[in-house]
Amino acid sequence: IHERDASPRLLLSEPTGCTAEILLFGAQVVSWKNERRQELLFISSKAVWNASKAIRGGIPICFPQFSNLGTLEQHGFARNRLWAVDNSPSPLPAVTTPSTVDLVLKSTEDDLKSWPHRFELRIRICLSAGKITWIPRVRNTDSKPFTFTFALRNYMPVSDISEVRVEGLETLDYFDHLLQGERCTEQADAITFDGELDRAYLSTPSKIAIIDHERKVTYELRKDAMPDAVVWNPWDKKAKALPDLGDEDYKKMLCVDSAVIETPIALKPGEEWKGRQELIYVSSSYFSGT
Ligand code: TA6
Repeated sequence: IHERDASPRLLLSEPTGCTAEILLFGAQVVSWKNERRQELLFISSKAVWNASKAIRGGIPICFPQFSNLGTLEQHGFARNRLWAVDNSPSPLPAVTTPSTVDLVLKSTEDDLKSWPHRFELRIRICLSAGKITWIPRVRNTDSKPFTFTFALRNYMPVSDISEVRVEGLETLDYFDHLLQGERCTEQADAITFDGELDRAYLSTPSKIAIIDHERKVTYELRKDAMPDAVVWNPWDKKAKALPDLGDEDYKKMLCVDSAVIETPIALKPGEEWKGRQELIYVSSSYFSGT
């Protein structure tokens, strides 16, 4: 474990030279670099690194509630808790490679006051060449059922938000946060950005592409057991209202999250939900033909 700016973090590496850094606070991936040491995640220019709240950027984990879909703090409390390295990730086999780590968050008596359900939330994070994978698992360790919503909030870097396309969500229904959650249907053949956008797309395909023409990179988001996808850019007004986001940062970021929103996961005592997300960086060679 590597101590820096009061946030103990874990370092992952893999043979081709890609690396990742994960804070024990929130089990939040705050850096993912390719073999050319290019940072593949967005971190706000005004991020606050004092383990007081989730860093604005990287991949915060939203559990047991996404956004304000419930009575808890925004996006739930998991991203604002200190996690631990999980030495008993059963039934997954324990791993000790430099490219994989298991982290765990268990409900505390304090948590039970705001969310009266005993749980164990585990995350396996695996790094490989050009890809980083999350395997979240939630187990109900209580004596009564509970439901939860969940998201991996992916802050992706873009060269210029007005040059970005998101493909894979056409024709889908979505809840529009800017229209008080009204259910709408996507008409365009790709999502492009010319203002604030805050939508939860429903029952999405397992593969979504984030295409940034100017930097000629593409990220692919692949996910299982998380049927929804949130797309968010605060644009200028909201960016100014967020103290830990630079006023111009909205031009350089886009959130495309794996999420469980429309149909919360319901677990009976002893049951476990397991999800999967892969973020794949497809380098500029992808555009060699165009
Ligand atoms: O995208 C959903 C959302 O609730 C937005 O409305 C915005 O509030 C965003 O998440 C930011 O949440 P955070 O708590 O990370 O500032």
